[in-house]
Amino acid sequence: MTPTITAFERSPDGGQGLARDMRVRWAFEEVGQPYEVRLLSFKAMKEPAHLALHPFGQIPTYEEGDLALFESGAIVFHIAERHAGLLPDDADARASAIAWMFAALTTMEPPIVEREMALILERDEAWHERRLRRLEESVRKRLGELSGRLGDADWLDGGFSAGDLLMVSVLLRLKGSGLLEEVPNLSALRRPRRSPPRLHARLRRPTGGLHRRIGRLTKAHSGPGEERQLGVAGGGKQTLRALATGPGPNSSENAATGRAQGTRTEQAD
Ligand code: GTB
Repeated sequence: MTPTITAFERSPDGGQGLARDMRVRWAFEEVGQPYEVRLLSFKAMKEPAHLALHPFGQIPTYEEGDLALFESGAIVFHIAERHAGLLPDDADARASAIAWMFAALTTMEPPIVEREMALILERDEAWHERRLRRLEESVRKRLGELSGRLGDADWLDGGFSAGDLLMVSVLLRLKGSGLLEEVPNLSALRRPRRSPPRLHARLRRPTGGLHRRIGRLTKAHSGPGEERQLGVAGGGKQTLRALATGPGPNSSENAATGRAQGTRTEQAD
């Protein structure tokens, strides 16, 4: 059965792919699992039908047969458990990759989100600038620590895993802040072209916003004649550092989708 996830009908980011459905879509794309997307208005997200799936009235959710999940991390973990390519088979390596999933969501993401929220909600406060500087220092501290651990490696712990996927999806939220660019090994890294992976071929198909978005994500910061690509299981992989450079400024996630209240379905594959 094809799983269905939910996403914003009209994302407040104007289509930069910053909402948390992006990490779930990316996980599906990595493992080659087709999926459908039900787009929700803000009103529909707070109605009983959606609250039955998500107690907090948020996106993303995941439905497959009798299974209904919420929390992007739990959904990515579920996808990683059901398919090869996102978690190592070796038990110890798997446990380490899962630790990085938690690190992304519980250690890196909170200060990044707190800074974002301060920018959105507290701009008019007299103390805004001082608080923003403090929050930026918290983010810088975590970026520095992450950078120290990554060193010259391509991925956080051996090969690409769901830990890297979640970490990149969190770091992308810093796009435009300038903070990521302060950390050389987390910012753009020019790499030789690798053989086009399966996903790259899928991205060519004009079947939905994700493809355009990931296309931009993977091509962002590429130099002339150089094209970055996102890998799938067994294919050539981007590195954590390269992926963290993020989507371009003109992407069009849900902005190009319908305007009606309620839900509509986006055929993602
Ligand atoms: N812990 C949950 C998870 O990981 O799934 C958090 C889910 C969550 O925060 N969902 C947000 C939501 O539904 C969307 S992702 N918000 C509506 C609500 O709470 O009523 C957060 C988000 C929203 C918008 C942008 N943006 O526009 O840039 C980025 C991220």
